[in-house]
Amino acid sequence: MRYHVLTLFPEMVLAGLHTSIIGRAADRGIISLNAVNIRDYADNDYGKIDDYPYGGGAGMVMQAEPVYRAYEAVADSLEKKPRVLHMTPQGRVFSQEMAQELALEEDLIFLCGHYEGIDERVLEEIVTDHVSIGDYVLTGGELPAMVMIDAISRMVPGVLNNKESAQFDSFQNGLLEYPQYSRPQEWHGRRVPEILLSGHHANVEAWRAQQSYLRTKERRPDLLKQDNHKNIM
Ligand code: 6GU
Repeated sequence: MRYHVLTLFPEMVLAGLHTSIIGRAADRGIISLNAVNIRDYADNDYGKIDDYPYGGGAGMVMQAEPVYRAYEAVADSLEKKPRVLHMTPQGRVFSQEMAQELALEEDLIFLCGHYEGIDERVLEEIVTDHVSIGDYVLTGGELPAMVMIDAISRMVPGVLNNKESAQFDSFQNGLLEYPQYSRPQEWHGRRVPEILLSGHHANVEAWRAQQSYLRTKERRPDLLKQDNHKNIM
């Protein structure tokens, strides 16, 4: 998987993703991360890429041409036209199902806006998907791009090892994960559930399945509704 992030803050994206599991996957060449500074594609000598909105109103708008040039610099180097994901609270809300689907792509371009947004015309020209990470407003698309790259990368074969395997994750089967315990057997007067110490593998599995269900019912009852988990089962 090759990620290309069009952004005004390339160092933010690179710093955030070169640690832990995703950083290790990049070091091993399973994924790669190319952060492209839109400012490098300004059509003037001073790196200005925003201007006032036509019709008036607050804030500044990122201009079409620098965004388009940054996009072309990436897309022209690829054999196939990649999906271009525009990070916007106006997009479809990102999900585990979308992460699994996007993990099948060879290249993904993330377009991160700032200010009051990006000139609509370049969005019409290059964007294939408008994506949001939830119903709240952030100052820019970089954190959403980083969230999505983390979630997608976990679904790319070889990124997780056996122990970290995604197959038992919360959401992977439409339910939340069961609780986990480690040593000591008693902490602050709280004991590890006896069944986990029993060594009865089948009983442990049954208990965990029950805990997954109870926890989902308690914390995320919306996930138990037929319409909601049909897509992630
Ligand atoms: Cl993708 N961008 C911004 N700016 N805010 C958001 C978002 C994206 N998703 C939720 N809030």
